Amino acid sequence: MNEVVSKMLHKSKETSSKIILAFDLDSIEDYERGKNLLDLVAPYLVGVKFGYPTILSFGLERIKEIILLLRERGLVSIADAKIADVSHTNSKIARILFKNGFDAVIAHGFMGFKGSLDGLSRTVKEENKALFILATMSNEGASVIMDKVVEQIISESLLAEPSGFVVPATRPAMIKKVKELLPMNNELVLLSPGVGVQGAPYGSAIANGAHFEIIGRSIYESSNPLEEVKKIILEQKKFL
Ligand code: BMP
Repeated sequence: MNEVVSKMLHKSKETSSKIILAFDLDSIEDYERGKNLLDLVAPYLVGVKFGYPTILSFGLERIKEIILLLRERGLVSIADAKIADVSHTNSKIARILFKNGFDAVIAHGFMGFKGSLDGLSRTVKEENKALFILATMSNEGASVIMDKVVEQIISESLLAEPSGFVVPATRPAMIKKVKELLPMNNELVLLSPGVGVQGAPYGSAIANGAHFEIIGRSIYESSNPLEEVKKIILEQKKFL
């Protein structure tokens, strides 16, 4: 099993948490507040997913420092760059992110394998990191396009030998469908956003077969983030 994934599973066992924090802060003024928040909730997380808002507003140097602190605490850091370009560009993006400490990257899968995911996959393997691929998305509009081609997205993406897929908590039927499309006895992990503010109840993605729930605003916009993560874990535990 991929080292990054085994670290996530190990952490989850240790803490009973299945939370990956979606860290999407869009101003450098949030830097200290963001660091304090991470410090507070880190014992209740499996990892942190850094979105474009944070990457672009904090800058890679500051993010690298945060990643090193998270690593000391056994947490993985995922770059949600939603990579979706041709191979050489994908590889360049991934190498920069890995150089700055990220353990994993998220890519789209709709570009197909040849000339896009193939190069990215090679880079991820060379660097001994992890790749997660979006099967379909949590927004309503994804049912118009991505849901309809999810078989093709999954079959092309599997050629890249990812560590797992991102699946929408907002459409449980799609989590189940993706699970059915995966090979028997696979070690792929499913990360699911759409929990909390986007409408899916805490723990519901786990109940529907995901391994981890990606949760952002419900935690970082909460007046009591610590209480919120504890509450989420209680809900998730019902499905362990
Ligand atoms: P929130 O819990 O605040 O809604 O955040 C969800 C996170 O997951 C955001 O970082 C968003 O960019 C991401 N995301 C999503 O919401 N739906 C998807 O299909 C894929 C995502 O990466």
